[in-house]
Amino acid sequence: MKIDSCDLFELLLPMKKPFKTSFGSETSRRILIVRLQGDGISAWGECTASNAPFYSYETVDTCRYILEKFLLPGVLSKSFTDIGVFRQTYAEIKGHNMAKAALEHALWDGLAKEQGMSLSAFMGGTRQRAAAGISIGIQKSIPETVAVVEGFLKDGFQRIKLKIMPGWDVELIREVRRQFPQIALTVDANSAYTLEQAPIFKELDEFGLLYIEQPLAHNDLIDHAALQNMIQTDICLDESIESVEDTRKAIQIGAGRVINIKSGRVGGGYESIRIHDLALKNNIPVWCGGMLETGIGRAYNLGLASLPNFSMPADISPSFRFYADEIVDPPLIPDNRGQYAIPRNLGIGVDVLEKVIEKNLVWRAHFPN
Ligand code: OSB
Ligand code: MG
Repeated sequence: MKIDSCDLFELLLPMKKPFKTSFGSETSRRILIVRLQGDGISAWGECTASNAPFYSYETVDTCRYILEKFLLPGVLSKSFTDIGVFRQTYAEIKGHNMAKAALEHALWDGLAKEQGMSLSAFMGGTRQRAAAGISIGIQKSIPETVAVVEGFLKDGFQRIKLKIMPGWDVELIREVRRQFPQIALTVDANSAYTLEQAPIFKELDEFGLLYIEQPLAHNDLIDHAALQNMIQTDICLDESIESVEDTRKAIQIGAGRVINIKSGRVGGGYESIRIHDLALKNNIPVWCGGMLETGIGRAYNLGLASLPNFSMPADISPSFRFYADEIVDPPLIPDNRGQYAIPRNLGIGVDVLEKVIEKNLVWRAHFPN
């Protein structure tokens, strides 16, 4: 695909309900969308950065800056047939994985469309379906959490993940487990604890969790390995894995036994596949994480989640759960047993509704300008 032009769009989408984690509460989302055009193809990518640097250091504004100043100049008016070669144009740029991924995701869509393939097939996917799990933010009370869990179980979600933070953990999980003894249940701390709080995780061992996601610091592997040695429940790494190299080191020292792959966090699909492959070789199951994406990002995630080692339910609830406006057609919705059909149409497999982009637009920029 020849990249004749790139458009960046920033949308502001109010959230139907705030999404609260240990690091803060999101009530609306600034969404950065990338569109590449050339050879008659429109290719789309969604950036997973948030307004504030609370999940990682990246933000919507840093991503815009890095895209405009450092990534786009190297790729505009060039032709690419290979993602690895594309990545070489910015190989010297350290970090800024979410900015890189937003651009790379668009090229994945574009190259798959050029090849006449679905994103899933183009990425080497083998699954026809992806199991949907759901991530539930911190609620006002334990009874309210139980009611929310019950609702999502009725909808068919195959795994329930509850956000935890100090003071909102053992009691909560004890009660949810008491009410739902059989469900696949996990917790996600988003780095809110330190190793001194290991006794809390020893207590959680009692509840048969599928895994405990990112209990310790966002940039730590060493303490996670120490904690994993002290508890029975598997640790799942999210924030701490930004590359295949991090994955190799995490496996080597036993920092966790499950990996949440978020393509944005690791710089895109190419690195995601390398992590997936290394994890498979080492018998580490992976699953596809989410960053409150719109339908564009969710469609991309479904393509990725069709790879063979994505053997645990993904964080892919439908975007209507978060946002009133749907920006893709057809909307992606799981069936009542919590299964998504992997899109089979060209590229990400859904049409992007430009009218809905216009309606929620904050700014747009066109390159070359
Ligand atoms: O840690 O997985 C996380 C949302 C924003 C930032 C971090 C995380 C999350 C989620 C959302 O858990 C999952 C989803 O997109 O449905
Ligand atoms: Mg997480």
